[in-house]
Amino acid sequence: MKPTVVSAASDASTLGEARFVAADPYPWPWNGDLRPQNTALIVIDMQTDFCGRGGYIDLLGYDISLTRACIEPIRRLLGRMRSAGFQIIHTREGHRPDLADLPANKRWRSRQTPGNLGVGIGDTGPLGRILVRGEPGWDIIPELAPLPGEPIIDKPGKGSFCATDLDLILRQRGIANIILTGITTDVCVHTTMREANDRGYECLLVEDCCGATDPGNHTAALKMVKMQNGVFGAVSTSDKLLAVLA
Ligand code: C5J
Repeated sequence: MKPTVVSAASDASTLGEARFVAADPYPWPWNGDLRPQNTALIVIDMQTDFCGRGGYIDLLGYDISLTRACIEPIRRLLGRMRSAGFQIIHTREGHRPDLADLPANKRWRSRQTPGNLGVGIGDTGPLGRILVRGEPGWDIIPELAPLPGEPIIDKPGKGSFCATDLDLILRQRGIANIILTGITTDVCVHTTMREANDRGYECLLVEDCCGATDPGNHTAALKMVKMQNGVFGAVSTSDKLLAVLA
């Protein structure tokens, strides 16, 4: 395939075989090889514990409207990408009920929030045990529920590749390009993007389909991706992506 550089100012471009999404700092993907067969949409950690009332992030005292703002943009993108035949993968952060995979320092830090009476990961909150597999708060929100057949990656860490079979699944399916959405931009989305980039995947972060517990961290996370001509990949919006899929 002959790569064709198109203006990042345009919404999308289809020139010959090559297909690009208008993105910053370069039209994505780098080689224009954007097809449902080689591209996966990953929806990261859209769990009640990260964006629902009574969930972990809410108990930590953060404004959950910031992590909920991306629900509708993701829902729209997910619907379109499903019907276009792209591969969809979901992730959930959480631990085994016996907490065998919960590092002691992660648990300790999570319990340090003043006013939370020492309640942290693994402890019982309003929505069951916090970030424990099988509990109500841990599950994916109904608005973005996975469909049968869509892989769900259960991960004990922030990155989606650490201690999971995500890489194996992606390689079995011939995935070269990863489109990242979900929460939070600066933690699990960023860690996953960095892990994927180091493994050679071509990554696109969709900025309105992500959210952080702090707006400044969201903006900074986007900027970090774009340094050094796209050190971790590129950043775009759901509108620009949808324009290419149309
Ligand atoms: C956090 C996540 N923020 N899914 N997890 O602890 O980003």
